[in-house]
Amino acid sequence: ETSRLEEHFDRTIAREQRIEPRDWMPDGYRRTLVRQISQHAHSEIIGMQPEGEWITRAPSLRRKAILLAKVQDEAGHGLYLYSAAETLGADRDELTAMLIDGRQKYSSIFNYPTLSFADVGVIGWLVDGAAICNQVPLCRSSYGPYARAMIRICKEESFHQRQGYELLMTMMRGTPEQRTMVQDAVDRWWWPSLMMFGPPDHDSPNSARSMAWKVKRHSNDELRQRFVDMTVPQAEALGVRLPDPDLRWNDERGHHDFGELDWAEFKRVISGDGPCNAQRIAVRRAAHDDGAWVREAAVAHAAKQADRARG
Ligand code: FAQ
Repeated sequence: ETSRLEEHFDRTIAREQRIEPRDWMPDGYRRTLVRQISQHAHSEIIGMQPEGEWITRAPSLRRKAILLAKVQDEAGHGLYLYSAAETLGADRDELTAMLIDGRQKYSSIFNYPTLSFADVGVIGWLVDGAAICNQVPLCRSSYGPYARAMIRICKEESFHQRQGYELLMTMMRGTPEQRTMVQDAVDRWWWPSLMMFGPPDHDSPNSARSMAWKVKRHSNDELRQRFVDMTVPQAEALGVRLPDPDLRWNDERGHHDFGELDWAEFKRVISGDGPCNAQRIAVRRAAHDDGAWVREAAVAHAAKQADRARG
């Protein structure tokens, strides 16, 4: 019986058709999706913090409205993704508990501080740029609810990327101090942005399985290279320097060569020891505790409604 189901599952993947919530799937496929989707959801929710800190300090009403909309979009992305994880049988309370007590990860990038308003622009340009590069192929992921959620998320991320680039263009046309702020932000965010794509392929334990299942469509290094190639001309147009002395076009490969990432730093940050890990989790935990009364009220209300319905 299992082998017949497994054959059907394999055939569905081979034909580029989608696996849907009610379909049979191997336990490993379900586990890897819950892992990736929930960590992606956590990233969106924790990702609200670095930029959210600047909402009250935005330099104009227009910038404030844009930033507020962007951070709200991130909350929405987190919610779609938690819903996608629930279609696999995951429990949202449990996922939140796993985030707060460190059993599940979220993207390394959100453990760095935002030191000036230029960081808001650079997050839009580089972090959302990297997110788009990684997520556009996920629109063709084999699991239906995840792939469909990605379509809308990618559209919104494109707006986020544009607002970042436009903010930086404006600052680069401003004073020398503003240009210095932008360059400083680029210097701090460039390498962490490249780390968003994950460990190098030879050190990526989940990649082979995820690619065979078509959960992931490209390897970590392929997407990192694509991002570098896409970003270099944008940096030139902006008039900023990317902080890598080894970055140069390689005619033979038809790609840019770039320097080695600091993988020791990457490992430190994903194991909880980055500059802002403790703060990010403390803020998330406090928000969860502050919301306890809302969850209790919702449960009490649902019980009352159920009572009434019973007559
Ligand atoms: N940070 O074997 P692999 C956003 C973990 S965008 C932390 O290569 P995999 C938008 C990995 O989970 C950011 N951990 O794993 C936004 C695994 O650990 P585990 C979120 C990382 O899954 C913008 C271990 O290392 N995007 O939020 C990182 O095949 C601006 C071994 O790695 C997504 O999540 C990392 N950078 O490939 C919001 C996209 N890299 O789980 C606000 C979906 C790796 O075994 C503002 N996810 N790890 O304990 C993916 O595409 C994949 O999961 C990868 C990792 C590519 C991230």
